[in-house]
Amino acid sequence: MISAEKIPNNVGLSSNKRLQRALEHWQPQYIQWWKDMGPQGFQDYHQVYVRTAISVDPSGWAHFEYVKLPEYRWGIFLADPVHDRRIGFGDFFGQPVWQEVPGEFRNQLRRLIVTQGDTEPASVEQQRWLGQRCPSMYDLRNLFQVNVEEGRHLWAMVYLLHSYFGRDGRDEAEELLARQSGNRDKPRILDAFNEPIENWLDFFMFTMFTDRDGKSQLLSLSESSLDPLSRTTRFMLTEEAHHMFVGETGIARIVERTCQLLKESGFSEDVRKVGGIDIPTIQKFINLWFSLSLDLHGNEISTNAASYFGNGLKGRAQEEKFDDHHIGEAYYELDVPEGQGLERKQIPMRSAMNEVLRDWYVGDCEAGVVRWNKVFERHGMSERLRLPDRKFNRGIGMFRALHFDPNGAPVSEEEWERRRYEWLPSAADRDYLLSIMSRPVYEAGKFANYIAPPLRGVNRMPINFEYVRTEA
Ligand code: BYC
Repeated sequence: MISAEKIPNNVGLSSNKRLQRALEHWQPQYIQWWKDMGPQGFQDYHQVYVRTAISVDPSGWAHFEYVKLPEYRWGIFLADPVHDRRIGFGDFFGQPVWQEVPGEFRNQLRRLIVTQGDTEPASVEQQRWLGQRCPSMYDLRNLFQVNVEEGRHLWAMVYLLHSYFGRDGRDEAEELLARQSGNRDKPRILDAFNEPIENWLDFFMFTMFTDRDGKSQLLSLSESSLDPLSRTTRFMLTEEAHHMFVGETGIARIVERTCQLLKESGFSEDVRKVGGIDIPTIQKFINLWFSLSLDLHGNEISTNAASYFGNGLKGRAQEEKFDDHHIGEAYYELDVPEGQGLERKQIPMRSAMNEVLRDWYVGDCEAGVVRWNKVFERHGMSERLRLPDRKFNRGIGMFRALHFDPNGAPVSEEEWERRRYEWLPSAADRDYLLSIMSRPVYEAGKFANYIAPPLRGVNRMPINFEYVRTEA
Protein backbone atom coordinates (compact mmCIF):
# COMPACT_ATOMS: atom_id res chain seq x y z
CA MET A 1 0.00 0.00 0.00
CA ILE A 2 0.98 3.63 -0.43
CA SER A 3 1.36 5.56 2.80
CA ALA A 4 -0.59 8.75 3.44
CA GLU A 5 2.41 10.77 4.59
CA LYS A 6 3.31 14.28 3.49
CA ILE A 7 4.99 12.55 0.54
CA PRO A 8 2.90 9.45 -0.25
CA ASN A 9 5.21 6.51 -0.91
CA ASN A 10 5.67 2.77 -0.81
CA VAL A 11 9.42 2.91 -0.18
CA GLY A 12 9.38 3.27 3.61
CA LEU A 13 10.42 6.91 3.38
CA SER A 14 9.72 7.62 7.08
CA SER A 15 12.45 5.16 8.06
CA ASN A 16 15.07 7.12 6.10
CA LYS A 17 15.01 10.52 7.77
CA ARG A 18 17.82 12.02 5.70
CA LEU A 19 16.15 11.19 2.42
CA GLN A 20 12.78 12.27 3.74
CA ARG A 21 14.18 15.65 4.79
CA ALA A 22 15.90 16.13 1.43
CA LEU A 23 12.70 15.37 -0.49
CA GLU A 24 10.60 17.53 1.84
CA HIS A 25 13.03 20.33 1.08
CA TRP A 26 12.58 19.80 -2.67
CA GLN A 27 8.77 19.50 -2.40
CA PRO A 28 7.95 23.25 -1.97
CA GLN A 29 10.24 24.10 -4.90
CA TYR A 30 8.33 21.59 -6.97
CA ILE A 31 4.96 23.07 -5.95
CA GLN A 32 6.20 26.54 -6.79
CA TRP A 33 7.37 25.30 -10.19
CA TRP A 34 3.97 23.64 -10.75
CA LYS A 35 2.15 26.88 -9.95
CA ASP A 36 4.43 28.95 -12.17
CA MET A 37 4.85 26.56 -15.09
CA GLY A 38 1.89 24.16 -14.83
CA PRO A 39 -1.67 24.56 -16.21
CA GLN A 40 -2.35 28.27 -16.52
CA GLY A 41 -5.63 29.50 -15.08
CA PHE A 42 -6.48 26.21 -13.31
CA GLN A 43 -4.46 26.37 -10.13
CA ASP A 44 -6.66 28.06 -7.56
CA TYR A 45 -10.37 27.80 -8.24
CA HIS A 46 -10.88 24.48 -9.98
CA GLN A 47 -11.27 20.92 -8.80
CA VAL A 48 -10.46 18.16 -11.25
CA TYR A 49 -11.80 14.60 -11.23
CA VAL A 50 -8.49 12.68 -11.35
CA ARG A 51 -7.30 9.21 -10.51
CA THR A 52 -4.61 8.80 -7.88
CA ALA A 53 -2.70 5.62 -7.13
CA ILE A 54 -3.48 4.22 -3.69
CA SER A 55 -1.44 1.05 -4.24
CA VAL A 56 0.77 -0.27 -7.02
CA ASP A 57 -1.33 -3.30 -7.96
CA PRO A 58 -3.76 -2.87 -10.88
CA SER A 59 -6.78 -2.22 -8.61
CA GLY A 60 -4.82 0.60 -6.94
CA TRP A 61 -5.67 2.79 -9.89
CA ALA A 62 -9.43 2.60 -9.31
CA HIS A 63 -9.40 5.59 -6.99
CA PHE A 64 -10.92 8.78 -8.45
CA GLU A 65 -11.61 12.02 -6.61
CA TYR A 66 -11.92 15.78 -7.10
CA VAL A 67 -8.59 17.48 -6.43
CA LYS A 68 -7.30 21.03 -6.71
CA LEU A 69 -4.31 20.61 -8.99
CA PRO A 70 -1.57 21.96 -6.68
CA GLU A 71 -2.92 19.59 -3.98
CA TYR A 72 -2.53 16.44 -6.08
CA ARG A 73 -0.81 13.73 -3.99
CA TRP A 74 2.46 13.41 -5.90
CA GLY A 75 4.58 10.69 -4.45
CA ILE A 76 7.02 7.83 -4.88
CA PHE A 77 5.65 4.53 -6.09
CA LEU A 78 7.79 1.57 -7.09
CA ALA A 79 6.44 -1.64 -8.58
CA ASP A 80 6.83 -4.63 -6.27
CA PRO A 81 10.27 -6.27 -6.25
CA VAL A 82 10.76 -9.45 -8.26
CA HIS A 83 12.21 -12.23 -6.09
CA ASP A 84 15.81 -13.14 -7.00
CA ARG A 85 15.79 -10.89 -10.06
CA ARG A 86 18.85 -11.36 -12.29
CA ILE A 87 20.54 -9.11 -14.84
CA GLY A 88 18.85 -9.87 -18.15
CA PHE A 89 21.37 -8.70 -20.77
CA GLY A 90 24.87 -7.44 -21.45
CA ASP A 91 28.22 -8.36 -19.93
CA PHE A 92 26.84 -9.14 -16.46
CA PHE A 93 24.04 -11.36 -17.70
CA GLY A 94 22.75 -13.75 -15.02
CA GLN A 95 24.29 -11.94 -12.02
CA PRO A 96 22.02 -10.57 -9.26
CA VAL A 97 20.63 -7.10 -9.99
CA TRP A 98 22.05 -4.11 -8.12
CA GLN A 99 20.34 -2.39 -5.21
CA GLU A 100 23.00 0.34 -5.17
CA VAL A 101 24.68 2.26 -7.99
CA PRO A 102 28.08 0.75 -8.92
CA GLY A 103 30.73 3.51 -8.80
CA GLU A 104 31.97 2.83 -12.33
CA PHE A 105 28.48 3.37 -13.84
CA ARG A 106 27.46 6.28 -11.70
CA ASN A 107 27.90 8.94 -14.38
CA GLN A 108 26.13 6.98 -17.08
CA LEU A 109 23.21 6.13 -14.83
CA ARG A 110 22.89 9.68 -13.60
CA ARG A 111 22.85 10.91 -17.16
CA LEU A 112 20.10 8.47 -18.18
CA ILE A 113 17.98 9.36 -15.14
CA VAL A 114 18.46 13.10 -15.64
CA THR A 115 17.56 12.82 -19.35
CA GLN A 116 14.44 10.84 -18.52
CA GLY A 117 13.54 13.20 -15.65
CA ASP A 118 14.01 16.31 -17.78
CA THR A 119 11.29 15.30 -20.24
CA GLU A 120 8.59 15.11 -17.58
CA PRO A 121 8.38 18.73 -16.38
CA ALA A 122 9.16 19.80 -19.95
CA SER A 123 5.91 18.30 -21.21
CA VAL A 124 3.90 20.04 -18.47
CA GLU A 125 5.50 23.34 -19.50
CA GLN A 126 4.77 22.70 -23.17
CA GLN A 127 1.09 22.06 -22.44
CA ARG A 128 0.44 24.82 -19.93
CA TRP A 129 -1.81 26.99 -22.11
CA LEU A 130 -3.98 24.25 -23.56
CA GLY A 131 -6.65 24.52 -20.88
CA GLN A 132 -7.55 27.91 -22.35
CA ARG A 133 -8.40 26.29 -25.70
CA CYS A 134 -9.93 22.98 -24.70
CA PRO A 135 -12.51 21.22 -26.89
CA SER A 136 -14.53 19.92 -23.91
CA MET A 137 -14.55 19.40 -20.18
CA TYR A 138 -13.80 15.71 -20.73
CA ASP A 139 -10.64 16.62 -22.68
CA LEU A 140 -9.69 19.28 -20.15
CA ARG A 141 -9.77 16.65 -17.41
CA ASN A 142 -7.65 14.26 -19.49
CA LEU A 143 -5.08 17.00 -20.11
CA PHE A 144 -4.77 17.60 -16.37
CA GLN A 145 -4.58 13.87 -15.64
CA VAL A 146 -1.66 13.64 -18.06
CA ASN A 147 -0.04 16.73 -16.53
CA VAL A 148 -0.21 15.55 -12.90
CA GLU A 149 1.17 12.16 -13.89
CA GLU A 150 4.09 13.72 -15.76
CA GLY A 151 4.71 15.68 -12.57
CA ARG A 152 4.71 12.38 -10.69
CA HIS A 153 7.21 10.93 -13.17
CA LEU A 154 9.49 13.80 -12.29
CA TRP A 155 9.11 12.76 -8.64
CA ALA A 156 10.07 9.21 -9.62
CA MET A 157 13.38 10.36 -11.12
CA VAL A 158 14.06 12.87 -8.35
CA TYR A 159 13.63 10.09 -5.80
CA LEU A 160 16.38 8.10 -7.58
CA LEU A 161 18.66 11.13 -7.81
CA HIS A 162 18.25 11.96 -4.11
CA SER A 163 18.55 8.35 -2.96
CA TYR A 164 21.53 7.14 -4.97
CA PHE A 165 23.55 10.13 -6.20
CA GLY A 166 24.26 12.20 -3.07
CA ARG A 167 25.13 15.83 -3.54
CA ASP A 168 25.27 15.60 -7.35
CA GLY A 169 21.81 14.07 -7.37
CA ARG A 170 20.38 16.88 -5.25
CA ASP A 171 21.92 19.47 -7.59
CA GLU A 172 20.52 17.68 -10.62
CA ALA A 173 17.05 17.60 -8.99
CA GLU A 174 17.18 21.39 -8.65
CA GLU A 175 18.33 21.79 -12.23
CA LEU A 176 15.31 19.78 -13.37
CA LEU A 177 13.14 22.63 -12.10
CA ALA A 178 15.45 25.34 -13.48
CA ARG A 179 15.62 24.35 -17.16
CA GLN A 180 12.57 25.42 -19.14
CA SER A 181 11.01 24.12 -22.31
CA GLY A 182 11.85 26.42 -25.21
CA ASN A 183 14.01 28.72 -23.09
CA ARG A 184 16.91 29.98 -25.15
CA ASP A 185 19.41 30.06 -22.29
CA LYS A 186 18.30 27.02 -20.32
CA PRO A 187 16.42 24.73 -22.65
CA ARG A 188 15.26 21.20 -21.91
CA ILE A 189 17.78 18.50 -22.90
CA LEU A 190 16.03 16.74 -25.79
CA ASP A 191 14.82 18.69 -28.81
CA ALA A 192 11.19 17.54 -29.00
CA PHE A 193 10.66 18.90 -25.50
CA ASN A 194 11.48 22.43 -26.61
CA GLU A 195 8.85 22.46 -29.38
CA PRO A 196 5.70 24.45 -28.73
CA ILE A 197 2.45 22.54 -28.12
CA GLU A 198 0.05 25.33 -28.83
CA ASN A 199 -3.06 23.58 -30.05
CA TRP A 200 -4.93 20.34 -29.39
CA LEU A 201 -3.79 18.67 -32.60
CA ASP A 202 -0.22 19.11 -31.33
CA PHE A 203 -1.30 17.75 -27.95
CA PHE A 204 -2.96 14.61 -29.27
CA MET A 205 -0.05 13.93 -31.64
CA PHE A 206 2.40 14.50 -28.80
CA THR A 207 0.59 12.07 -26.50
CA MET A 208 0.33 9.56 -29.36
CA PHE A 209 3.91 9.76 -30.63
CA THR A 210 6.12 11.40 -28.01
CA ASP A 211 4.55 9.64 -25.05
CA ARG A 212 5.08 6.45 -27.02
CA ASP A 213 8.80 7.23 -27.05
CA GLY A 214 8.29 7.45 -23.29
CA LYS A 215 6.90 3.94 -23.50
CA SER A 216 9.83 2.55 -25.50
CA GLN A 217 12.45 4.28 -23.31
CA LEU A 218 10.71 3.22 -20.10
CA LEU A 219 10.42 -0.36 -21.34
CA SER A 220 14.15 -0.40 -22.01
CA LEU A 221 14.98 1.23 -18.65
CA SER A 222 12.69 -1.23 -16.85
CA GLU A 223 15.16 -3.93 -17.97
CA SER A 224 17.96 -2.13 -16.11
CA SER A 225 20.27 -3.94 -13.71
CA LEU A 226 19.76 -1.07 -11.26
CA ASP A 227 16.71 -2.56 -9.59
CA PRO A 228 15.21 0.67 -8.15
CA LEU A 229 15.32 2.17 -11.68
CA SER A 230 13.65 -0.92 -13.07
CA ARG A 231 10.92 -0.90 -10.42
CA THR A 232 10.16 2.80 -10.72
CA THR A 233 9.96 2.73 -14.53
CA ARG A 234 7.75 -0.36 -14.42
CA PHE A 235 5.19 1.56 -12.42
CA MET A 236 5.54 4.64 -14.66
CA LEU A 237 4.56 2.50 -17.65
CA THR A 238 1.10 1.96 -16.19
CA GLU A 239 0.60 5.76 -16.17
CA GLU A 240 2.08 6.19 -19.65
CA ALA A 241 -0.54 3.86 -21.15
CA HIS A 242 -3.30 6.33 -20.32
CA HIS A 243 -1.43 9.18 -22.04
CA MET A 244 -1.22 7.25 -25.29
CA PHE A 245 -4.90 6.41 -24.97
CA VAL A 246 -5.63 10.15 -24.77
CA GLY A 247 -3.57 10.82 -27.90
CA GLU A 248 -4.78 7.94 -29.99
CA THR A 249 -8.47 8.39 -29.20
CA GLY A 250 -8.17 12.17 -29.49
CA ILE A 251 -6.99 11.86 -33.10
CA ALA A 252 -9.54 9.10 -33.81
CA ARG A 253 -12.29 11.47 -32.62
CA ILE A 254 -10.98 14.30 -34.83
CA VAL A 255 -10.87 11.94 -37.82
CA GLU A 256 -14.40 10.78 -36.99
CA ARG A 257 -15.68 14.35 -36.94
CA THR A 258 -13.85 15.22 -40.16
CA CYS A 259 -15.52 12.26 -41.88
CA GLN A 260 -18.93 13.35 -40.56
CA LEU A 261 -18.42 16.92 -41.76
CA LEU A 262 -17.23 15.75 -45.16
CA LYS A 263 -20.28 13.51 -45.53
CA GLU A 264 -22.70 16.20 -44.37
CA SER A 265 -21.35 18.58 -46.98
CA GLY A 266 -21.65 15.96 -49.69
CA PHE A 267 -17.82 15.83 -49.96
CA SER A 268 -18.01 19.05 -51.94
CA GLU A 269 -16.75 21.41 -49.26
CA ASP A 270 -13.32 22.23 -48.01
CA VAL A 271 -13.85 20.88 -44.51
CA ARG A 272 -12.26 24.01 -43.06
CA LYS A 273 -15.21 26.02 -44.36
CA VAL A 274 -17.42 24.06 -41.97
CA GLY A 275 -14.98 24.36 -39.06
CA GLY A 276 -13.36 20.94 -39.27
CA ILE A 277 -9.74 19.82 -39.50
CA ASP A 278 -8.89 18.66 -43.01
CA ILE A 279 -7.08 15.37 -43.59
CA PRO A 280 -3.92 16.95 -45.12
CA THR A 281 -3.48 19.02 -41.95
CA ILE A 282 -3.84 15.92 -39.77
CA GLN A 283 -1.24 14.19 -41.95
CA LYS A 284 1.18 17.12 -41.60
CA PHE A 285 0.98 16.92 -37.81
CA ILE A 286 1.66 13.18 -37.95
CA ASN A 287 4.71 13.92 -40.11
CA LEU A 288 5.95 16.48 -37.60
CA TRP A 289 5.48 14.64 -34.31
CA PHE A 290 6.48 11.21 -35.62
CA SER A 291 9.77 12.56 -36.98
CA LEU A 292 10.49 14.57 -33.81
CA SER A 293 9.83 11.46 -31.74
CA LEU A 294 12.07 9.29 -33.94
CA ASP A 295 14.85 11.73 -33.09
CA LEU A 296 14.28 11.03 -29.40
CA HIS A 297 15.74 7.56 -29.87
CA GLY A 298 19.21 9.05 -30.50
CA ASN A 299 21.79 8.31 -33.20
CA GLU A 300 21.55 5.17 -35.29
CA ILE A 301 25.13 4.27 -34.48
CA SER A 302 25.95 5.13 -30.89
CA THR A 303 28.81 4.18 -28.61
CA ASN A 304 26.69 5.43 -25.68
CA ALA A 305 23.97 2.94 -26.56
CA ALA A 306 26.53 0.14 -26.90
CA SER A 307 27.97 0.81 -23.50
CA TYR A 308 24.53 1.22 -21.84
CA PHE A 309 23.72 -2.25 -23.18
CA GLY A 310 27.07 -3.87 -22.38
CA ASN A 311 27.02 -2.48 -18.85
CA GLY A 312 23.46 -3.66 -18.28
CA LEU A 313 22.06 -0.16 -17.73
CA LYS A 314 19.51 0.01 -20.53
CA GLY A 315 18.18 -3.04 -22.39
CA ARG A 316 15.83 -3.49 -25.31
CA ALA A 317 12.05 -3.22 -25.03
CA GLN A 318 10.78 -6.63 -23.91
CA GLU A 319 14.28 -8.07 -23.65
CA GLU A 320 12.86 -11.50 -22.78
CA LYS A 321 11.55 -11.82 -26.35
CA PHE A 322 15.10 -11.93 -27.75
CA ASP A 323 17.17 -15.14 -27.86
CA ASP A 324 20.62 -13.66 -27.45
CA HIS A 325 20.97 -11.36 -24.41
CA HIS A 326 24.70 -10.99 -24.56
CA ILE A 327 25.26 -10.04 -28.20
CA GLY A 328 28.90 -10.39 -28.95
CA GLU A 329 29.24 -10.98 -32.68
CA ALA A 330 25.79 -10.01 -34.00
CA TYR A 331 25.29 -7.32 -36.65
CA TYR A 332 22.48 -4.97 -37.64
CA GLU A 333 21.91 -4.09 -41.28
CA LEU A 334 21.54 -0.38 -41.78
CA ASP A 335 21.16 1.82 -44.86
CA VAL A 336 23.86 4.42 -44.43
CA PRO A 337 24.19 7.57 -46.61
CA GLU A 338 27.13 7.08 -48.98
CA GLY A 339 27.95 9.45 -51.86
CA GLN A 340 24.68 10.27 -53.62
CA GLY A 341 22.74 7.30 -52.25
CA LEU A 342 22.42 4.80 -49.45
CA GLU A 343 24.57 1.77 -48.85
CA ARG A 344 23.60 -1.24 -46.74
CA LYS A 345 26.18 -1.75 -44.01
CA GLN A 346 26.67 -4.21 -41.20
CA ILE A 347 26.83 -2.41 -37.86
CA PRO A 348 27.84 -4.18 -34.64
CA MET A 349 24.49 -4.86 -32.96
CA ARG A 350 25.39 -3.26 -29.64
CA SER A 351 26.16 0.05 -31.40
CA ALA A 352 22.80 -0.14 -33.16
CA MET A 353 20.71 -0.44 -29.98
CA ASN A 354 19.04 2.94 -30.50
CA GLU A 355 17.94 1.72 -33.94
CA VAL A 356 16.69 -1.59 -32.52
CA LEU A 357 14.50 0.34 -30.08
CA ARG A 358 13.40 2.67 -32.88
CA ASP A 359 12.26 -0.40 -34.86
CA TRP A 360 10.10 -1.46 -31.93
CA TYR A 361 8.74 2.08 -31.67
CA VAL A 362 7.85 2.35 -35.37
CA GLY A 363 5.93 -0.95 -35.17
CA ASP A 364 3.98 0.29 -32.15
CA CYS A 365 3.12 3.58 -33.95
CA GLU A 366 2.05 1.72 -37.09
CA ALA A 367 -0.50 -0.28 -35.12
CA GLY A 368 -2.04 2.98 -33.91
CA VAL A 369 -2.28 4.43 -37.44
CA VAL A 370 -4.03 1.25 -38.62
CA ARG A 371 -6.64 1.86 -35.91
CA TRP A 372 -7.15 5.47 -37.11
CA ASN A 373 -7.65 4.27 -40.66
CA LYS A 374 -10.46 2.02 -39.50
CA VAL A 375 -12.50 5.21 -38.95
CA PHE A 376 -12.25 6.01 -42.68
CA GLU A 377 -13.08 2.41 -43.53
CA ARG A 378 -16.20 2.53 -41.36
CA HIS A 379 -17.31 5.65 -43.25
CA GLY A 380 -16.63 3.94 -46.59
CA MET A 381 -13.98 6.51 -47.43
CA SER A 382 -10.76 5.76 -49.31
CA GLU A 383 -8.55 8.32 -47.53
CA ARG A 384 -5.79 6.93 -45.34
CA LEU A 385 -3.28 8.38 -42.88
CA ARG A 386 0.24 7.02 -42.75
CA LEU A 387 3.60 7.36 -41.10
CA PRO A 388 6.24 9.21 -43.12
CA ASP A 389 9.46 7.42 -44.00
CA ARG A 390 11.87 7.42 -41.10
CA LYS A 391 14.44 9.50 -43.01
CA PHE A 392 11.95 12.36 -43.34
CA ASN A 393 12.61 15.60 -41.37
CA ARG A 394 15.24 14.18 -39.08
CA GLY A 395 17.20 16.45 -36.76
CA ILE A 396 19.29 13.75 -35.05
CA GLY A 397 21.24 10.92 -36.64
CA MET A 398 22.84 10.30 -40.00
CA PHE A 399 19.99 11.71 -42.10
CA ARG A 400 19.89 15.07 -40.38
CA ALA A 401 22.01 16.90 -42.95
CA LEU A 402 19.99 15.46 -45.86
CA HIS A 403 16.44 15.96 -47.09
CA PHE A 404 13.85 13.34 -47.94
CA ASP A 405 10.18 13.56 -48.82
CA PRO A 406 7.63 11.61 -46.72
CA ASN A 407 8.04 8.64 -49.10
CA GLY A 408 11.75 8.54 -48.36
CA ALA A 409 12.85 9.86 -51.77
CA PRO A 410 15.84 12.22 -51.55
CA VAL A 411 15.07 15.87 -52.33
CA SER A 412 17.43 18.78 -52.88
CA GLU A 413 17.76 21.65 -50.45
CA GLU A 414 15.91 23.85 -52.95
CA GLU A 415 13.01 21.40 -53.31
CA TRP A 416 12.84 20.93 -49.54
CA GLU A 417 12.54 24.69 -49.00
CA ARG A 418 9.93 24.97 -51.72
CA ARG A 419 7.78 22.06 -50.62
CA ARG A 420 8.35 21.73 -46.88
CA TYR A 421 4.93 23.12 -45.96
CA GLU A 422 3.22 20.60 -48.20
CA TRP A 423 4.52 18.08 -45.66
CA LEU A 424 4.80 19.95 -42.38
CA PRO A 425 2.42 22.39 -40.62
CA SER A 426 2.70 25.94 -41.95
CA ALA A 427 2.04 29.16 -40.06
CA ALA A 428 -1.31 29.35 -41.90
CA ASP A 429 -2.26 25.84 -40.71
CA ARG A 430 -1.41 26.83 -37.15
CA ASP A 431 -3.38 30.07 -37.44
CA TYR A 432 -6.38 28.13 -38.67
CA LEU A 433 -6.21 25.67 -35.77
CA LEU A 434 -5.92 28.48 -33.25
CA SER A 435 -8.92 30.18 -34.86
CA ILE A 436 -11.17 27.15 -34.28
CA MET A 437 -9.80 26.62 -30.76
CA SER A 438 -9.77 30.18 -29.53
CA ARG A 439 -13.06 29.73 -27.66
CA PRO A 440 -12.69 26.96 -25.10
CA VAL A 441 -15.67 24.67 -24.46
CA TYR A 442 -16.24 24.47 -20.72
CA GLU A 443 -19.86 23.31 -20.69
CA ALA A 444 -20.24 19.71 -19.48
CA GLY A 445 -21.24 17.35 -22.32
CA LYS A 446 -20.55 19.90 -25.11
CA PHE A 447 -17.78 19.41 -27.68
CA ALA A 448 -16.02 21.72 -30.12
CA ASN A 449 -17.21 21.33 -33.68
CA TYR A 450 -13.94 19.75 -34.90
CA ILE A 451 -13.98 16.72 -32.59
CA ALA A 452 -16.49 13.91 -31.93
CA PRO A 453 -17.41 12.97 -28.34
CA PRO A 454 -15.64 9.94 -26.88
CA LEU A 455 -17.40 6.58 -26.82
CA ARG A 456 -17.60 6.64 -23.03
CA GLY A 457 -16.73 8.85 -20.09
CA VAL A 458 -14.02 8.46 -17.45
CA ASN A 459 -14.45 5.78 -14.76
CA ARG A 460 -17.93 4.86 -16.06
CA MET A 461 -19.17 8.41 -15.51
CA PRO A 462 -21.41 9.88 -18.21
CA ILE A 463 -19.86 11.95 -20.97
CA ASN A 464 -21.66 15.04 -19.65
CA PHE A 465 -20.27 14.58 -16.14
CA GLU A 466 -18.75 17.69 -14.58
CA TYR A 467 -15.13 16.55 -14.81
CA VAL A 468 -13.77 19.95 -13.82
CA ARG A 469 -15.63 21.91 -11.13
CA THR A 470 -15.27 25.61 -10.54
CA GLU A 471 -15.34 26.65 -6.90
CA ALA A 472 -17.88 29.32 -6.02
N1 BYC B 1 17.78 15.87 -28.78
O1 BYC B 1 24.91 8.61 -28.71
P1 BYC B 1 23.64 9.32 -28.91
C1 BYC B 1 9.24 10.54 -22.11
C2 BYC B 1 22.42 13.80 -27.95
S1 BYC B 1 10.19 10.46 -23.53
C3 BYC B 1 18.91 16.45 -28.36
O2 BYC B 1 22.73 8.82 -29.94
P2 BYC B 1 22.31 8.26 -26.70
C4 BYC B 1 8.10 11.45 -22.12
C5 BYC B 1 22.82 12.88 -26.82
O3 BYC B 1 22.33 13.34 -25.57
C6 BYC B 1 11.54 9.38 -23.10
N2 BYC B 1 20.09 15.79 -28.18
O4 BYC B 1 22.88 9.42 -27.55
C7 BYC B 1 7.29 11.59 -23.24
C8 BYC B 1 24.32 12.92 -26.92
O5 BYC B 1 24.79 14.15 -26.35
P3 BYC B 1 26.32 14.38 -25.87
C9 BYC B 1 12.70 10.07 -22.40
C10 BYC B 1 20.09 14.47 -28.46
O6 BYC B 1 22.78 8.62 -25.35
C11 BYC B 1 6.24 12.49 -23.24
C12 BYC B 1 24.57 13.00 -28.40
O7 BYC B 1 23.36 13.51 -28.97
N3 BYC B 1 13.64 9.12 -21.91
O8 BYC B 1 9.51 9.88 -21.17
O9 BYC B 1 22.55 6.92 -27.23
C13 BYC B 1 5.96 13.24 -22.10
C14 BYC B 1 24.98 11.66 -28.94
O10 BYC B 1 23.82 10.87 -29.16
C15 BYC B 1 18.95 13.79 -28.90
C16 BYC B 1 14.85 8.91 -22.44
O11 BYC B 1 15.26 9.52 -23.37
C17 BYC B 1 17.76 14.55 -29.08
N4 BYC B 1 16.61 13.99 -29.51
O12 BYC B 1 20.73 8.38 -26.94
C18 BYC B 1 6.77 13.11 -20.99
C19 BYC B 1 15.67 7.82 -21.78
N5 BYC B 1 19.29 12.51 -29.11
O13 BYC B 1 26.66 13.28 -24.94
C20 BYC B 1 7.81 12.22 -20.98
C21 BYC B 1 17.02 8.26 -21.35
C22 BYC B 1 20.57 12.37 -28.81
O14 BYC B 1 27.14 14.35 -27.11
N6 BYC B 1 17.85 8.73 -22.46
N7 BYC B 1 21.07 13.53 -28.39
O15 BYC B 1 26.26 15.75 -25.21
C23 BYC B 1 18.52 7.91 -23.30
O16 BYC B 1 18.36 6.71 -23.24
C24 BYC B 1 19.46 8.51 -24.29
O17 BYC B 1 20.03 9.62 -23.71
C25 BYC B 1 18.82 8.93 -25.64
C26 BYC B 1 19.96 9.38 -26.60
C27 BYC B 1 18.02 7.80 -26.24
C28 BYC B 1 17.93 10.13 -25.48
